[in-house]
Amino acid sequence: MTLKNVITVGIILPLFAFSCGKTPQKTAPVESYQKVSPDFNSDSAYAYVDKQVSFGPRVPNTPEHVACGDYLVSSLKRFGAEVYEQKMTVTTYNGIKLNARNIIGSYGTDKKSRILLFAHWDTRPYSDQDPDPANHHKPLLGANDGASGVGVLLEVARVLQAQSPNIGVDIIFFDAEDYGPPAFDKSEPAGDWWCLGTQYWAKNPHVPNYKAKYGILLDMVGAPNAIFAKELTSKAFANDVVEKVWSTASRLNYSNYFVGRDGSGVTDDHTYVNQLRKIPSIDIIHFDADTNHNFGSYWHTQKDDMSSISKETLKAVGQTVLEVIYKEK
Ligand code: AHN
Ligand code: ZN
Repeated sequence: MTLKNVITVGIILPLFAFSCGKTPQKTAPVESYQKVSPDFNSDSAYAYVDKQVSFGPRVPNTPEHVACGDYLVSSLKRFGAEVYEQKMTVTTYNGIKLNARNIIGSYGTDKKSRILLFAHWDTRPYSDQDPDPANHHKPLLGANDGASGVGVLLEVARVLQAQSPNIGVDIIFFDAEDYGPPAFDKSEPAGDWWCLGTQYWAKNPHVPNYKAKYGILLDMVGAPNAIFAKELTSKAFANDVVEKVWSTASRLNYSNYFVGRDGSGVTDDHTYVNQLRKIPSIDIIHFDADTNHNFGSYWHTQKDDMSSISKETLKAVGQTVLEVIYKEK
């Protein structure tokens, strides 16, 4: 560098540093990314979660379950979806027959290329992980475990009505996910007792030979500061979808939620969509390394109420899902 250059830089740099009235940034600015999706409104998603919770526990064979199901059907209709109701009877691990209902809302039904978005809407009849054994036989509110995924997808539905993406979208609220054998049942009944509504649909899809390019399950997507690690069943069946969703989240600056690490492997609704329906599907599910079950500490306890819901987390998940949808050609 010549003396003149040194002097020039020496004069110009401080000018630059102070010209904007702020201290100079230490880190290089992040490459800016222009999102293509409409805004996801987390106030609205939160209200849809709260509304579901206001019915009380949504355990199959109860009036609260029927009332919430009716609300979900009318909401999808209000948001312009073509709605199918799949009513079925499923049998639980302890031989109870449940009147179950999968609720399906479709957008762009003329489009061949489709994405499947899903969440379970029923809530668990047992709080079998509650620290107080007196609560083990009580149903739970399922603000996060149930209502959060559905609430995000209702807001996605509202956005889909306002602006059509290039691709067709099917939203399914699956029933009878959470009636699996409770921890206090030491007989541990063998069999596939979780995700009964999804298993039924995967064998009897609402449209013959239903296919989608890929599927995204939202399960427990509302907790404050939730961590979404890369769930192992998702990686095994649909690693490219995991990478698509996680890299989209990163571009939107949500890597504090969608972390790079692997989670554990979970049997969840996506398991059967992968295995039986052969649609590559992932699970966005809360991962907590500090609990023995790796879900949040509210999981399957009486604490799974609105205090386990954060608008910021709903926004991170909802905006990421919208961006994935609207980026599709
Ligand atoms: C099991 O506990 C086997 N799977 C977790 C699926 C689940 C339950 N998601 C919410 N509640
Ligand atoms: Zn559950």
